[in-house]
Amino acid sequence: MNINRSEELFNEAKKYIPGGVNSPVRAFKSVGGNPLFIESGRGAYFTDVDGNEYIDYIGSWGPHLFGHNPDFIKSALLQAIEKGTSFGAPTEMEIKMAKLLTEMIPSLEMVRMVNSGTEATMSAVRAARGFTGREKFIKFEGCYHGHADYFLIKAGSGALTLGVPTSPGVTKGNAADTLMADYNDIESVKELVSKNKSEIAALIIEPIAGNMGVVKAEDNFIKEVREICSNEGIVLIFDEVMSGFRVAKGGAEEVLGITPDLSTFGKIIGGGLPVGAFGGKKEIMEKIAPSGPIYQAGTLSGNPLAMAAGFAALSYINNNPHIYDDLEQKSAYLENGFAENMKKLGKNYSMNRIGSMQCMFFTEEPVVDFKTAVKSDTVLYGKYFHEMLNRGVYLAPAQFEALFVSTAHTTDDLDKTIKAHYESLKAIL
Ligand code: KE4
Repeated sequence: MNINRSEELFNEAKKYIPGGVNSPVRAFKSVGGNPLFIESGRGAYFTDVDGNEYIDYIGSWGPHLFGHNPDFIKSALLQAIEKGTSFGAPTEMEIKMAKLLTEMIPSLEMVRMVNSGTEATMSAVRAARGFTGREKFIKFEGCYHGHADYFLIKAGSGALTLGVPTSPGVTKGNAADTLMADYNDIESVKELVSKNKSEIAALIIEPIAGNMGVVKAEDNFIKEVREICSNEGIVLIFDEVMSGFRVAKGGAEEVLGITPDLSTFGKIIGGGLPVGAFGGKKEIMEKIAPSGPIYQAGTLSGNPLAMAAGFAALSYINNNPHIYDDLEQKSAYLENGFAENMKKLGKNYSMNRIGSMQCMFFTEEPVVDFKTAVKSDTVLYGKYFHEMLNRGVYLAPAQFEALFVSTAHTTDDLDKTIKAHYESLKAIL
């Protein structure tokens, strides 16, 4: 496979951009080799600058529920751009977007738009701190909530993959207020709560995690988390930046049947453009400036282009809820194909799947939290990644991520992927 142009561009990029990329996980650091530069995407495929075509299971790390550049989002953007790009003043489309979000997510009484998942999660934690007057918050090992200082404490995703669990530049002061619990371990939560009585503002969790690979909160665990937060006056924040509109129309809140106090969103709600959102209980959200004293702002928050793409994406979901049956069927088909392959090869790697996000871990032990996830053989994953890439299948360039199926993936694409999976495993084992 000729990737000369990608190599040239990567060498050029490294002169001007740290590591040649604008987000670390794109650099292929944990799988080895150099990143491919992508020229264009369409449906389930994208093409690199050397003309190689791939079935894409990253979908821009989650946003592309409908595959690349679906017509209904493209035309919404082309229409919006005729009127201008950004005004820095309120527009009607922002009301339509907020209204639709509150209609689609029962726990959302009010919502504020931002420009990334990180902005959404950091704003939600600030809202909880301002609302409760408390300073500490609980997060879970292996969960990634973006790169705000106080999250980069044994984070998952890029930080975990880069093997730097606590990032330089995070001050002791910041770290001091971050309490770390173990995912699916209610005792670790109870211990922190009793040791920090009445000092905890929030508990933030990926209710269906995708940043230590895919791991679901167990029913009893998340139910008890909800009870503890209610009893202790702790704001329960569901970080649904990845799971929102991915695992179900109502997100993880629908799948788990638990109502959070605040939720954060991103990825899919931007239709491929930079959008994040945080929202939830009105009594908390109305404390956000300018209706309340908790400051939060953004030059391009709610900008017309991102709202046009996001509103088109959410409207499509709202008008076509059957897509989740389609996604479930396709994702189960892929998972079963992988399982059949492993049976033939005498392997039993752990696979976790919720809806159209799934992960195959290079460990044969069940993966239920950070500790069991990191037992995966990341070197073997790197070899698998490149074998699949050479067979035209683009997976996450890191073990601790998710594989995303879109509505654009056809049975033929899935069959090709299952075949490539068998050949790749055979080649590395
Ligand atoms: P962004 O700031 O990257 O838009 O969102 C941060 C974030 C927050 N919460 C969850 C649950 C997330 O998954 C993310 C971002 N996800 C990673 C992929 N695992 C983004 C990929 C990247 O860092 O380039």
